[in-house]
Amino acid sequence: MKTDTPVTIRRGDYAPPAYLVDEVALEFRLDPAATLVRARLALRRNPAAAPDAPLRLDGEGLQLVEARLDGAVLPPDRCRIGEDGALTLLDPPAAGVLETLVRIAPESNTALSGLYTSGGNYYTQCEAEGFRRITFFPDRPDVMSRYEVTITADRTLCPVLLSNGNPAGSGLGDGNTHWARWVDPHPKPSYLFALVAGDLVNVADRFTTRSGREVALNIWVRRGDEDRCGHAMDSLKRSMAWDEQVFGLEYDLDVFNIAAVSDFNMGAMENKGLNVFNTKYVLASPESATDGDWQGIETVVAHEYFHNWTGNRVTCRDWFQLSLKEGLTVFRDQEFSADMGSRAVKRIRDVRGLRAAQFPEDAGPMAHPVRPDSYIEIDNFYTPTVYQKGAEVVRLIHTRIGPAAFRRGMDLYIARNDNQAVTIEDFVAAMQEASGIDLSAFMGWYDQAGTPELAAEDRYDPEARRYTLTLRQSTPPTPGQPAKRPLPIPVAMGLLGPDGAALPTRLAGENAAQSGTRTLLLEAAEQSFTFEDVPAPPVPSLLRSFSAPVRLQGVPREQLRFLAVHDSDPFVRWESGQQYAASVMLEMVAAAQRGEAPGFDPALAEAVANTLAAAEADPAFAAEALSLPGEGFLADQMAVADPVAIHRVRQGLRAEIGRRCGPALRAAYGSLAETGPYRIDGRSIGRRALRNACLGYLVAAGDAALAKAQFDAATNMTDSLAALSLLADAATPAREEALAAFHARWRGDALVLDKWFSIQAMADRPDAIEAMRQLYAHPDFDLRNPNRARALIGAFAAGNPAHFHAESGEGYRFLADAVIALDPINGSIAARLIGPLGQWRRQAPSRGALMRRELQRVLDTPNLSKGTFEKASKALL
Ligand code: 0A1
Ligand code: ZN
Repeated sequence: MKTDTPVTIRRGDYAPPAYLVDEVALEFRLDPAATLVRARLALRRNPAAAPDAPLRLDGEGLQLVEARLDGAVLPPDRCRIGEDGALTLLDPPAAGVLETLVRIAPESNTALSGLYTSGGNYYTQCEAEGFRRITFFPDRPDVMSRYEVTITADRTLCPVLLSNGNPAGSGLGDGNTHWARWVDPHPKPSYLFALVAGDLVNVADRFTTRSGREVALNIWVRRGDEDRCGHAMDSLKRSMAWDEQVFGLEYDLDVFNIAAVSDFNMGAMENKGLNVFNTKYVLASPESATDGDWQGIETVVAHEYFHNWTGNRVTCRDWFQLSLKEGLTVFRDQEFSADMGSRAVKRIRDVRGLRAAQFPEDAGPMAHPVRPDSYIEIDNFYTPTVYQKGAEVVRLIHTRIGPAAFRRGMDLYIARNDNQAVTIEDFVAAMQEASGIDLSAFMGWYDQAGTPELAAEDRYDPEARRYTLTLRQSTPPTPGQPAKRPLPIPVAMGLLGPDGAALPTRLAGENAAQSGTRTLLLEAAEQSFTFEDVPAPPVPSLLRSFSAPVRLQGVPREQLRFLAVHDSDPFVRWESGQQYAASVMLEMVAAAQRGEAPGFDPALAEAVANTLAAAEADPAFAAEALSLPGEGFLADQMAVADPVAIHRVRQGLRAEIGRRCGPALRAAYGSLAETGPYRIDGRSIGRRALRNACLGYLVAAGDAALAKAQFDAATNMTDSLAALSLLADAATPAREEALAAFHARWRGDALVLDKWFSIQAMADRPDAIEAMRQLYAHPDFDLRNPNRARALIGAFAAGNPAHFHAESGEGYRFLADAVIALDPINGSIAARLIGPLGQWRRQAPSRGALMRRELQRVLDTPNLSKGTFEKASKALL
């Protein structure tokens, strides 16, 4: 929607809906330019609402053909369509059947919200507020209805007609049409409605639930993609079994359909019984998908399936409660993936992701609590804070009450709230009752923005054999929240003796001996914990498994080195290595800024050598340990970021390590060479990751030929892409040759072509901006396709800091130009892409001014979407 004065929606203003809709009957007559939608709503006044509240149905861009109340045509003076597109019924009855007929044009829907076409087929996306672009309806999640959907379309163009629930009849219609009816027995909010129709083929399978329900499983794709659905189907069946085993949750319909579409705003959508997926999270073959893609498919398939209970059966009262379903469902998919592979490596990756995306958000202009207080455009709040930090908060509760109480809490949450639209309080209350532990202070994690900072100080008394650990917390201010209160922080920890062995951890006042990992609960701004019978001065190992989403600061370097080698917790081992490297690298950046040659810390080369020597035991972990902290992670720790200096230092360090550890890296690279067919088990993935990490160092040290050789010989996408991304930085003819060969081979595969764009968008080359402009003008570039737009524009702005932040300001200008061009096509994606410009406060004043100028230019654009308006205006505050 375009508007000049966007309205701010506030959480405190919640009021129950005036009318409820118990039953909905929808009839679609599909046509790309003029689809007819007839909706029959059985309405009644909500006893919980004010008795004189008006009957107002949301609508956006709908052409009303006719409206009837209980069969009688409504004259225009009784139903009015406002400026905002909503329909108000004057003098409404207490109950009745309202029938509307509207016309919409799916082929001109470029926002991909509501009903749209992609490649001649029809798809819907209704979360959060897309249903109002299909028909007039109280489009809010606390109105739950039972749906019956009848779809009529041309038999030849649309042989497949799908909607939510179970099939309930089909037949031939007039002309060359046919119809199909779907009935969903479970009441649901409008955002879970879905329709998919077109010329699609299915890959079919079955699942028998533990109570014996036979479920037909289908993945619907375009002809030719059938042979790339195996992994998604396998992931679905494993997810269904896992949710039964771990949470006792069974599927509740006779069919589960997944449809894949190449034009999609997000990853996927959990519509009841008919999930719609971005093709990126369905299609995979060894030649065309990387190991990361395979893992992404497993995660997203599981995530959407798990929503069936956490989101669909129990849904959100309003959009401020979004994390009720998203944080909980991300927590569930993280646990699922941890159970499918290596728990430690999964945790490391999740924390890496949290720090790369959520920590900066929490420190920037769009910082908001996991449960926001206000929004202009709800699409802007599908954020790392709501999803990833929300999952961390669920994990905090899990850690605090333990797995058994958490499971009882889930049972209670579902039993008590089934078929209802509820709030985060309802979730926390169930966990509290099931555990008998007061969780009221944990609500602070939902309502307070910003990343808490945690610091430790300790003292050892050898005579008394007593060790005192003092923990302190504080949270920096965020927009609208200047003062912060302390939060409950579970600190999983242990103590290590001088030889690295675990020391006892009995607290003063406790009788029973304690050893291994225990969890301290820091509740105040400062708290001391006294440990008795500690035989030697210990090294504390804090925040094991990353037990809370905080920044642990000030751990001395000697302790980091010690923990990186000796701690029993793999997360802390990895973390300590990363923090050590980060602290060295930040010193190098400071030296570079002073114009000095950054020195080299031989401990880093030693760590690489040690990691390689021990890699055989767990190659995936070794690969994580071998990767230097990312540029964003380093920038995040500087008072004023210097993206160009960071990049140069990191590249220089990679080259130096590559030279010093050359023989060991080369030996590892050789010994990890794959023999036999491509496999996607954890060990094989880990070996490829490790081998490509070695390749990265060797190429940084000058051996571009090795990358070219790997590229030419690669039989899987992981190895091919790892080599190509290294070559993309190299000013050699091999670069152009490899890029051209890759394009020639994959030009017909949209998902792989996205990778070709991304790799170049992230390349470090002197003419980077010119290269970006050429790629933007490339015949294969298409701004309308969200995957392609993200692959080029998003990858550049978020993944190429050294050139995005070029001193000239051309990187910023490129991004602003793209956002201005995209906004009228798809405001939701434009608003997402503008994000990096909002980080101007973190940059030096000269860069900050250039960034602000571009934000202002975007803001001055006429008819800006309200999402882009919200992002740009908040960034400039
Ligand atoms: N609920 C989905 C995410 C989603 C949100 C909005 C969308 O369209 C604007 C699409 C998907 C999930 O968590 O997977
Ligand atoms: Zn979700």
